[in-house]
Amino acid sequence: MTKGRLQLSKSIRSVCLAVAAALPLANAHFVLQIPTSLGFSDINEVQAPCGGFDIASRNKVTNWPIGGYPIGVVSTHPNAHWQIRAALLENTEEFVDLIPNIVQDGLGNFCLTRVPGIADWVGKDAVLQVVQRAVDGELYQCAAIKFVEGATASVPGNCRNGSSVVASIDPDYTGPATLPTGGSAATTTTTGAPASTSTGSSGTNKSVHPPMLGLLATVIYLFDSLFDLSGVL
Ligand SMILES: *[C@@H]1O[C@H](CO)[C@@H](O)[C@H](O)[C@H]1NC(C)=O
Ligand SMILES: *[C@@H]1O[C@H](CO)[C@@H](O)[C@H](O)[C@H]1NC(C)=O
Ligand SMILES: [Cu+2]
Repeated sequence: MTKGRLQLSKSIRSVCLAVAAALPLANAHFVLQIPTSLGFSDINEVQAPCGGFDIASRNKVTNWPIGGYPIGVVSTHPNAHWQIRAALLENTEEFVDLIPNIVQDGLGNFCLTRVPGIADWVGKDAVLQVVQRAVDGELYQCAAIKFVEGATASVPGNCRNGSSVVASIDPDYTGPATLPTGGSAATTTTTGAPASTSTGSSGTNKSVHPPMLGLLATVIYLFDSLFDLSGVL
């Protein structure tokens, strides 16, 4: 096989991988890709605390160094608000913020490179919960994790920001002043199902999902992926 053909088949394979990766997004609200989630269900994603999946399931447990681990999502909603939290499996009523809430604009990949763990919880079974608040109200994805000693984990190549993604700390965040980078600072906790003001976006019409948004996000995601891969090949 000539070098040119090899390159071509590699490119085709990359395109196929990108398409396969994007398929679940056709209707998705958001998908937690890193770490491995408990599962994704488009219909049940509105259900607290874990988008319809059993919070106690431990099929794939991610070891989470205290120094930090990446979180990668793909979002089909612009103007998203994120909560990144964890709870001990023995007390899933009490989620603790790992970082301040985040406001994010732009569609597609979104990657936080270093979300710190909680030192006091090292070795205990825990659950990561990612909550997105956007046009459809609150959406939930979880992952089985265990905090471990250690420095920041490396960030996989598919944990990236889409070209249009802009994010920053929510200026209205009223959580712990100091981040729980290892101590017991995070005393501001909320319940598993934040029955906050936005539940059902009271007043506004629930589940106003712009019909083309999922498709648009898929296209943007594919475009971004191909761009990225073409630099690698
Ligand atoms: C993505 O953007 C956020 C917010 O600007 C930033 O904190 C993060 O490090 C970025 N991720 C990558 C992989 O560069
Ligand atoms: C909700 O729907 C009703 C009826 O379709 C409409 O009159 C109202 O303006 C909508 N409210 C919002 C906030 O979109
Ligand atoms: Cu949605």
